[in-house]
Amino acid sequence: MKELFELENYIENAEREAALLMLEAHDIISGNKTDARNIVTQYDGMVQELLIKRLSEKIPGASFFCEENNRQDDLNAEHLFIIDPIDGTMNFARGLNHSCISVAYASKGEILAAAVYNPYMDEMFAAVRGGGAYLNGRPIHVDDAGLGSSLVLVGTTPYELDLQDESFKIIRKLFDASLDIRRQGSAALDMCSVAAGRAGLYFELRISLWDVAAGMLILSEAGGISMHMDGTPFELRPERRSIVACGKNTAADFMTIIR
Ligand code: LIP
Repeated sequence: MKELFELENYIENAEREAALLMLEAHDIISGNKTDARNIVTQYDGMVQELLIKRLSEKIPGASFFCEENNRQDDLNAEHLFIIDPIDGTMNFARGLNHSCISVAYASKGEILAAAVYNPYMDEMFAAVRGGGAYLNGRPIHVDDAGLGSSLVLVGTTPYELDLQDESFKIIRKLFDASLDIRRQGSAALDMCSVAAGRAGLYFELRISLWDVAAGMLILSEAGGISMHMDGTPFELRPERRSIVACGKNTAADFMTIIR
């Protein structure tokens, strides 16, 4: 456990160093990956390469599963880092100042350490398996009071146009069942907001593993669960799938309203 806490702290330091690239960004150039909504900037690549460099210095020969540059190694590797270098790239490119760096460390398919850093708020969400979840060093826990007294964070699955009708139908149901919804544009920060009790649930019909891997451990250590729409646990797999992140009572509310 001591080694995991030390590794988690090392990840935090690497994220803080890489975050300076975001804070000092200028002349941001956005390129389209699949369409006008799925963008990437030069800073996504710069942050990812700096993180790979620093993390490889810590664990030489480590494997990486990352959003950019098709760096997707074996998810069951003995030492694996799952990286979203800038989660909330659209926000970053438009100067909305709501993005983060997300890094999870996994071994043989189990996430063991995680850190999500929002440089605009100087908020570091972190967890080690079995060691609790923290925001800037203070313990955090989900607010599992149920949908009726919750803010709900949603993603709009902007890359999958064929899913929009289903996505917004579910979002409308969540709006009707909760206090209100928010679409903030960073899945990793949405996961951490649920872990910190700022919102009761985060839902998105399709999401990538790198968007939520770190948030999953932070949420779990804060007393929450990450599942798919059908209630099965969210596992480490490369395909984009649905995600529902919340406390156990709120999960029961979710399953009731979408039936
Ligand atoms: C984004 C997520 C967001 C989702 C977008 C995209 P990116 O991650 O954080 O919630 O709706 O489709 O996946 O692409 O900015 O790293």
